[in-house]
Amino acid sequence: EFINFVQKNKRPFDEMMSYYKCAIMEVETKFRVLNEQYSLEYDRNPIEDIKSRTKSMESLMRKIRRKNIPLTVASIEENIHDIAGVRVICSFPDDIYMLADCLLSQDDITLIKKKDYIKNPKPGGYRSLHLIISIPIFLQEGKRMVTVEVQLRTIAMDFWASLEHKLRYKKDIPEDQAHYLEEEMLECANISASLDARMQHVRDVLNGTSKDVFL
Ligand code: 0O2
Repeated sequence: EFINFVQKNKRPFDEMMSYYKCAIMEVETKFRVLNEQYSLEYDRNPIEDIKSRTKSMESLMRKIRRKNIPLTVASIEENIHDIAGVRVICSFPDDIYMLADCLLSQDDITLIKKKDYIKNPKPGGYRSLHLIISIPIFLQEGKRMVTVEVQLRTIAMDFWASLEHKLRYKKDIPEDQAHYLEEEMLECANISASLDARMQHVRDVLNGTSKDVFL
């Protein structure tokens, strides 16, 4: 049904996907600018990597089905907020909040929703800061607001999420293994959270910004 819809509405669908690609370019540039400015000021890059994607057809189809969304371009745009995704991989947890604050204070950005899975990790152990934002793109005929999901994570959070994503889509895992994998991934999530905190502490001590007293 979805494939049929895409074929029948090829032009508006392609247009929609192209607006999401443009919005990704805008958001990426904003992060590159912040990274450049920060590295000039503090001689350090808060961003390790930026990975962007538009949602794949399969994943989009699955979500439309799961959320029972009517098959029109307008309703897809209104109800699915992660067709354009920008993932920003940071060195330290502090950098995540610093970059999020800088982005959200820009006057062309509107925050639609914030999900802080770092302060409140998902039951499986997933950690990341998600910002659903609306950003303008400038076309021949004028300005158009586009929704983008920004995921900010540390290298450790990204390492964990990449492996967990693979497990999630693997079918036919025997029940005893599934239980082991679930527990093991939760344990790994806790270890990675504590590694993030310790690495940040080491950096703070190096910078002389730690509040701890050392004998
Ligand atoms: P993809 O494209 O394969 O990454 P909502 O719209 O709020 O009802 P939604 O959109 O599922 O629900 O929001 P949520 O939970 O914030 O997750 C959106 C995206 O975050 C997911 O995209 C993943 O990229 C990532 N994510 C969320 N939870 C987990 C998790 O437990 N493990 C991993 N590895 N990633 C997670 P999709 O839709 O899965 O698709």
